[in-house]
Amino acid sequence: FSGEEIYHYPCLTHLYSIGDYTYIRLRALRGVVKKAFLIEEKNWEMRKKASDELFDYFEVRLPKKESLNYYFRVQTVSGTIEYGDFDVNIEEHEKKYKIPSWILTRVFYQIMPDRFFNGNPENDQTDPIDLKNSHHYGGDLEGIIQKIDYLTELGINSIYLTPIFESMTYHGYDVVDYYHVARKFGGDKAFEELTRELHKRDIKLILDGVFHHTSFFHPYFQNVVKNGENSEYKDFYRITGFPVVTKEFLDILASELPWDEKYKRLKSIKRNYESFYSVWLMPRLNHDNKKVREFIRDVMEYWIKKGADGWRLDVAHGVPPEVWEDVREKLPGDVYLVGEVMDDARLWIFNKFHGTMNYPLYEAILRFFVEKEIDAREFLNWLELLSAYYGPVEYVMYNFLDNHDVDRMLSLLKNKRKYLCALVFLFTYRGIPAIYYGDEIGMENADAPFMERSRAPMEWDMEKWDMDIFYSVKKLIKLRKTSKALQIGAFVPLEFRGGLLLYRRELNGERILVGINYSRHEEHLPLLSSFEILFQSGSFDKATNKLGPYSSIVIKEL
Ligand code: ARE
Ligand code: CA
Repeated sequence: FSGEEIYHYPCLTHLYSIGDYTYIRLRALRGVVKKAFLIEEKNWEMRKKASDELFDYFEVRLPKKESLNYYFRVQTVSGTIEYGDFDVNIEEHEKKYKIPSWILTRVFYQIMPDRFFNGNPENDQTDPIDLKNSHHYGGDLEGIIQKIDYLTELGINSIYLTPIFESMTYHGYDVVDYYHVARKFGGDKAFEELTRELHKRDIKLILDGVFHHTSFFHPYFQNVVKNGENSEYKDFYRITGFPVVTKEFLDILASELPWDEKYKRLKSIKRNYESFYSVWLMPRLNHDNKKVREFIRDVMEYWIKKGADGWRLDVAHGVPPEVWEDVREKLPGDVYLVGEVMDDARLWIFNKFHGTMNYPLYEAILRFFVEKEIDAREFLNWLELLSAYYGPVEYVMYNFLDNHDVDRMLSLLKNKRKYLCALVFLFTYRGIPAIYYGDEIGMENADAPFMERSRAPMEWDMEKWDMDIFYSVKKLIKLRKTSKALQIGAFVPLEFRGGLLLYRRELNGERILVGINYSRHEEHLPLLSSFEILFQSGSFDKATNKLGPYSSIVIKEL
């Protein structure tokens, strides 16, 4: 925080290009600037984009050129001033920032392998840790291969799989062997076949990397349990004393007690190591140890060579940022790295992850679409603030309405029309849209025992699908994949008030108008002379341009 009234520096958040436009931003102490212009050959009026507690952010969009020479003329509350003199070679400037070549045209589909489809009952594993909420259903990679035609029919072109490596739980976040795909999921052979089949169809695959902790049963940690201070792996973890677990702990573990009883007792015994929250099954790695960092890089590289196209990194915000910086720098291949960062991602992008799981956007979505705590105007400010913070990274963020850790959006909204509105927003906004298995057929939170919240097995009985949702999602996926304006175009807010979101995505000649009426009243949209309706949900009257309650429309302006 420089404390200056106005501030600009040609770094990536203040100056970047995407989709043939260059965006330039100016930050001002809140309330100081009345009007701002960028002077570059001519006067360009800047629009006020967003405000946070301290600042107002202004932005202007120029056609991209090789170099820019500019300064600002600013009308402040105490007079007009001229600010700066910047000379920027755009190509040089943007050399610093690289994204995976394939990412911008993608739509992700997230799968929890155990809960998708059981393609091979022979590899089914009974529950070694038979806890409440920890039930193996039997899904595997063979199941995904068998359903590959379904996925291509739906149109998705990227998949994110939650952990697939050897582990004891159905969710796999307790890895015991990072170099082998779990036998219960079909093993390494199924992985080879899966990547081959996906790549044949130009579907990318990213894996879940659990490098914040390992399983208690990972050989490295077991070595520490056994050998204590003499273990060569003692510095792999965050040990606070020896022995790491007491004799009582080991006795209970070895006992014949049922697993849920064991688990309950183990939970309350003092242990001498840090873990993921207080989960004894997940001892935390010591990332200050160079060898741990090498181990992480090695595993990541290994699976990239085996055909993975990227990684989603679990509890990424619980690992020092430098670890990811190192990974980003040294990892080979054209890979996409997504960090699981639960809040503001500024610390974690640019030279670390390409994108993060966009929880701040999710929070804005919750407040506007679910809780109705904020109106469209506040929602827009939130969107534009994130854009001001993230700059070009916004276009490669992993955006979602739900995932395996949160409730299904349809269950939160309890209303199909509302759900479709939220989906339209996801698919027409900046950032990479991701759906979670079952979203496309209207699956809801589970109420079956042993199936937590959003993790019920995929419903394969078509009788139970909501075909309206299915065809809508399919259409939105197609729209997204075929529209450059939706992928990399400018976001131009037109009207944001009450429950109305009206914006344009624009790239060169392509202009896509999106209207979402998230209210109980009809809304009148501005008249267009000629247009083509690309997508519609709820009701829209073409003759009068009236958009019904909880309805949406995506229009191509001709
Ligand atoms: C299970 C049960 C829980 C129970 C827990 C402890 O589901 O109900 O409380 O055990 O006994 C995996 C499994 C979970 C499992 C967990 C522990 O998927 O089912 O929980 O392991 O065994 C925080 C973290 C974030 C994390 C979420 C879940 O910051 O990194 O919690 N997400 C990743 C994965 C999870 C995974 C793990 C981490 C562990 O995506 O699936 O869990 O490897 C606020 C806070 C956040 C917090 C969030 C919780 O937003 O700011 O920091 O996230 O709430 O939703
Ligand atoms: Ca199986």
